[in-house]
Amino acid sequence: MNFSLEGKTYVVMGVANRRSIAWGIAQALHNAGARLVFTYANERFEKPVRELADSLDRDDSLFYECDVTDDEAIKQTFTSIKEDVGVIHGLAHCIAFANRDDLNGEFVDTSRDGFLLSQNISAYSLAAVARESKDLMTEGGSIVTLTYLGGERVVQNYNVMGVAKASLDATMKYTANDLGKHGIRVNAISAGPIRTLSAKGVGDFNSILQEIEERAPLRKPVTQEEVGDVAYFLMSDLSRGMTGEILHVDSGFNILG
Ligand code: NDP
Ligand code: N5H
Repeated sequence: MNFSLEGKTYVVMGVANRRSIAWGIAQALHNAGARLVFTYANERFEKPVRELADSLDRDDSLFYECDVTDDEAIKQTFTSIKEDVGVIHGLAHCIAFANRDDLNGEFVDTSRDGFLLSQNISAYSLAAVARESKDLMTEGGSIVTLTYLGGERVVQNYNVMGVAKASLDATMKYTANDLGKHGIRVNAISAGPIRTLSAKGVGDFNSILQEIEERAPLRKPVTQEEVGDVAYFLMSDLSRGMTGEILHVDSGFNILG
């Protein structure tokens, strides 16, 4: 079997900076020989994404603006990708958002708008990008999204994002069922806590990491590289018998009671 991703092209959505999990995934796919297509939410992030991609030793990466709240933008992005590269072999969806105010206090106080916003960006967007990208995966494909334990059980302060991740997990499974007949697999990685821009400003992030160091079976937090390597596995033929699955890359924390 060929583990190389040479000659294959993957869309990576959600690189904000070098700490992004999406960047860990991009590096793992690049190291396996893949060509990369990057999307970012708005032009503010174009420069940092281009600078990061420039640090890779190939110059055929492509860049598109794609705000996933905008159906036309998603359609346009994949139309452009089709024109520019033709076939793609997979997509990494590394996108989530909730209002900062909704990520502390009580979940029950979440406003209707805050609830719908987090569902829109963090869960519905997976279905939307899967729909618009599937026709580009004519040789089969693999879609990977990022979820968190807070969608399976209550994790303090995760609140509205926990409900959005539960929705994302179900969206992933229903999408896997629809796209399987086209040879497209859809899976999720449930990552342990990693200090990224999204995690910034989370008051007790240090104590969250400390609990991982003290209690997780592997006694250490996971890294972007560790998540990237599992994404590579999911993009490769090694995982060809898997779809609709949630793989925990969390030092084993989820098995604890
Ligand atoms: P980052 O802050 O690096 O990435 C979050 C990304 O979401 C940004 O690149 C941002 O794009 C993108 N985004 C937000 N709104 C939109 C939008 N409307 N359209 C397009 N893109 C949007 O954080 P992470 O790497 O931590 O997050 C990536 C994923 O990993 C998320 O789904 C997160 O929930 C998940 N995850 C993270 C964990 C962690 O501990 N860090 C643990 C488990 C899961 P832009 O920068 O262009 O605005
Ligand atoms: C239990 C926890 C800690 C508390 C909850 C954190 C939840 C974070 C997820 C969301 C996606 C963060 C978020 O939307 C932040 C925004 O309100 C403000 N930030 C931004 O706008 C920046 C500039 C951009 C780049 O961010 C986004 N998202 O667009 C969970 C942690 C232990 C694990 C964790 C951090 C999970 C996760 O899902 O990210």
